[in-house]
Amino acid sequence: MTVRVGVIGVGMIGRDHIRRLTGVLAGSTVVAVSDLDEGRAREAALGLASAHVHPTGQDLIDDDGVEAVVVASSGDTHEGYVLACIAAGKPVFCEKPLAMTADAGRRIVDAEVAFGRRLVQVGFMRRYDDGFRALKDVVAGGSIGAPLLMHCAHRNPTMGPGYTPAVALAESTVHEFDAVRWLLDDEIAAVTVFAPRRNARSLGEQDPLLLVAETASGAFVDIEAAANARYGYDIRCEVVGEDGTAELGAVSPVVVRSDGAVRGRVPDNWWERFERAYDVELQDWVDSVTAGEATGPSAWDGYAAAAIGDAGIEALRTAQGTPVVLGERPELYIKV
Ligand code: ISE
Repeated sequence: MTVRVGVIGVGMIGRDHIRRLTGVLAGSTVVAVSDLDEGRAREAALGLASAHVHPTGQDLIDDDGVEAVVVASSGDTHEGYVLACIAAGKPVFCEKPLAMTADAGRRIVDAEVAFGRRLVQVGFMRRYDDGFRALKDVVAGGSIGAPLLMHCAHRNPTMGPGYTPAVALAESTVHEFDAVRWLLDDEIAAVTVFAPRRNARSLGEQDPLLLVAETASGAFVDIEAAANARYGYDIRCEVVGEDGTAELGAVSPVVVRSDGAVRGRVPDNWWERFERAYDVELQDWVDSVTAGEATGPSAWDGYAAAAIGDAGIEALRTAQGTPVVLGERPELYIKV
């Protein structure tokens, strides 16, 4: 069976997903595209056998030929498209963030619960990265004991002037919020955000940020968010347990020792760092659509991450520890 996919938003990640769905993965094809910029949508459709270009995302969702939807448009449009997919009963893969606020995430959760079956998968691709998966296996396997602390860094080489702290929390550290919840199998209960001396290289507002989170079980997590690391795109993660520690290994495919120095490659950007994880993630989505039920990161996970982001923005504004209030997890999202 081949899943007929429509892609909303054909910027960088949307086009990359089209390439994946048509040339890399098994069991999918792209039959429709749309973008706010119709010219860009036409261009993206050029390389496809016969893809319909729709004037709006809603038209694409309404297209009977589209069985499942990828939402890769800007974050502020995600809520509307995902709600429309749920209303149409169509499986949807939504790039992160699922929603820009906790309220918007909650509306998606409520709509999916009312529908009665999971339709939404959120693009938290770290859950599909070999390194993160190996780390999860160690933590869940128990050899390092109960987690006490976790140290994370999310360093982008450089970001433009629009990269505000709110954007950093909603678009970047949203990955860490999910990774922490997933790796520790715990909820983040409260956050505090610190603003160190501003990086003079920053083109935007405050950079870097340091977020400290406390989990429901009492572990503490620090997350560094940096927009101007300059040397490359660097993602770090270490879990400190009662009996040992586990951290992501080096991502460089080769390490060279010469002239008294050790050298390896630091990825240039996130698409280089996570290319394979994106492939595995989207294949998992295609397979779940074929099987009839979403199984990857859920709307609840997207909602929880948005709620942590909201609390982070409030914590930065007030310089106070701020609780993350999620409410009860609906049965739909409780794994048996
Ligand atoms: C970017 O939008 C992403 O999607 C990347 O995954 C993230 O690491 C980066 O910080 C964001 O700006």
